[in-house]
Amino acid sequence: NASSKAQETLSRGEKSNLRLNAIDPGKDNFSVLIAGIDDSKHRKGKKGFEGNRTDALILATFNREQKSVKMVSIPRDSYVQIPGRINKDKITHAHAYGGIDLTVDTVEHLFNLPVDYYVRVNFDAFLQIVDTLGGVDVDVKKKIVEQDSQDRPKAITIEPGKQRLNPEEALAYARTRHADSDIMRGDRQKQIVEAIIKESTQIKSIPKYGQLIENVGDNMSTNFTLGNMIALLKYAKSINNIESLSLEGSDARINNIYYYSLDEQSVLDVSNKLKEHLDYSGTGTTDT
Ligand code: C30
Repeated sequence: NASSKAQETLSRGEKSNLRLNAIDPGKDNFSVLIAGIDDSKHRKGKKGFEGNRTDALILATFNREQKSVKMVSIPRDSYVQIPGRINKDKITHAHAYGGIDLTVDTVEHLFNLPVDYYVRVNFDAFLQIVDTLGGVDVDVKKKIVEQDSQDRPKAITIEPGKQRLNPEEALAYARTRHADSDIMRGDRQKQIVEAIIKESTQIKSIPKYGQLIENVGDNMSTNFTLGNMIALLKYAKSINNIESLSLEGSDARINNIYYYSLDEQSVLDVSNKLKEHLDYSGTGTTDT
């Protein structure tokens, strides 16, 4: 049976506690949490996923019949309840405390909907994926001057306009935030995910794709099986609508720490839209 180094099940097992049965991405509607970790073999003091934060967190739902995807970016400073912690905290810290398991639990708790799958990548996997795709098409709104994957200042310059970004440019585009904000960065990350989904429909060679999954090795982890991932490639071709949702909120300072305070109604609205898109009526509970 084919498997890959990247494959890593969650400690909860095959299915979310909010599901009665395991979800087959080849047949059912499903949700995926995409987590980008600010880590690379080239960054000082970094080693593996352990203890690192999620600087990109995107929840996407896939509806098979509608051939559509909806996604929302969760700001990393969002002030949320992390299951098992006494005080509310930044959502980005869930990963530092309890890895991808606690991150998945936190997102399920926030939206009260099941996270069926996750894909976690660091800088290196991101670069390898975009490289295999031969770049990604993005409409850049304004000029960007940013550090590269090895944190060399101003190494990357991207002019505004529709263009194909190479791997280093795509990473800089997903990371940059000082010219605007983490919220705008979240919008850019959704653009990149959309571009990756669109670009993956162009992959003609399954062996090349299998090779990629093999090569990303421990720079990526996912609870999709290799079979799931190959099926997804075909699925991606059928998708004709990708909608981006936004979480509203406001800047907050609590005990002198900066947080992003999510608007409760907005969380509910996004949650309801995603549940509807999943055709999820609710079962099970996150309260364990
Ligand atoms: C149907 C199909 C085909 C598939 C279904 C599944 C799918 C769609 C899978 C998609 C898989 C992938 C690969 C999705 C891509 C996900 C994305 C968008 C990942 C983003 C990139 C990534 C790997 C990680 C996150 C990186 C981020 C956002 C930030 C880390 C700033 C400091 C203190 C300064 C520092 C400054 C900048 C750039 N840096 O970068 O530098 O640590 O950012 O904000 O923490 O740091 O602030 O002030 O020191 O220089 O401004 P950072 P920071």
